[in-house]
Amino acid sequence: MDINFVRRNIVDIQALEIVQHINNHSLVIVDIGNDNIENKLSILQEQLGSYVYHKHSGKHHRDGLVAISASPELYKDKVLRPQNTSRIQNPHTDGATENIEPIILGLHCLERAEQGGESIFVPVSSIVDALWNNFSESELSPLFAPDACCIKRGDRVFKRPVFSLHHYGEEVYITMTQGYHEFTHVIPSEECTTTYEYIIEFVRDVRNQTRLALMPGQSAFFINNELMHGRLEWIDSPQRTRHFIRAWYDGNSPSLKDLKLGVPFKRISLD
Ligand SMILES: O=C(O)CCC(=O)C(=O)O
Ligand SMILES: [Fe+2]
Repeated sequence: MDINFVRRNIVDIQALEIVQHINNHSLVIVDIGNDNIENKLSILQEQLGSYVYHKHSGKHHRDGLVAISASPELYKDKVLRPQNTSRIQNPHTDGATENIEPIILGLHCLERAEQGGESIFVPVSSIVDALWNNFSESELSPLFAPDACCIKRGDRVFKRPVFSLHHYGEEVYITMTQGYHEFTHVIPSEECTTTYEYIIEFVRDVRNQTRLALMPGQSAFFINNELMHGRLEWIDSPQRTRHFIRAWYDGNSPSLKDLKLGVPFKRISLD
């Protein structure tokens, strides 16, 4: 598993250091503390790019921040959403049904659960390697089609590719644009059914996952389309009610201008 962990105190970590590690395709975990958390996450926009708006961001009064909590205090309308249920979320990418996909994600742990709720990570590079090893070029190319998947969320329907290619001169990189999500109904095209089901099985297999428990005050930062994320189901108690803040950044900042999105593309060539 090619995830690097960086555990440093906010006192000696510079925001630029987060950027460096993001540039190196790492999962960055920092002890940022819970004091003034909305301010700290907001200041990071200078390095990680502006917040990407989400319609449920009102709970933290900032456009790009969404509260993740099953507490009835936070989401009072009883609508079941990924943000307010303690059920499992298998590895996915965020924002596949938004106009703008977030490039960089921050997951901040304000409070952990009494039991469970550990974070799950699966590098896209490991999925790509497994696919290259098990399928032929002609079986894989449909995953890049703009209509590889039909996504239904509520009464909205979207067509999305599963993978995208990014060209940087001679170099080609690959990102995942659509991962499995419990709250979205994804129907792969006929040509993608076998490979898409393989991906879902792969990312759900604990042997392919890194699981870790973020502690209160810790934030994890990573690139949305390079590292799939999820979390295990959890149980709250009156003493410990899990509460995370999710931050979406657009990656558009001077310090990230050289960021090559994606994992190196190899072996097969697609026109
Ligand atoms: O609860 C978590 O740790 C992650 C939640 C998540 O992935 C999401 O809301 O998109
Ligand atoms: Fe997510």
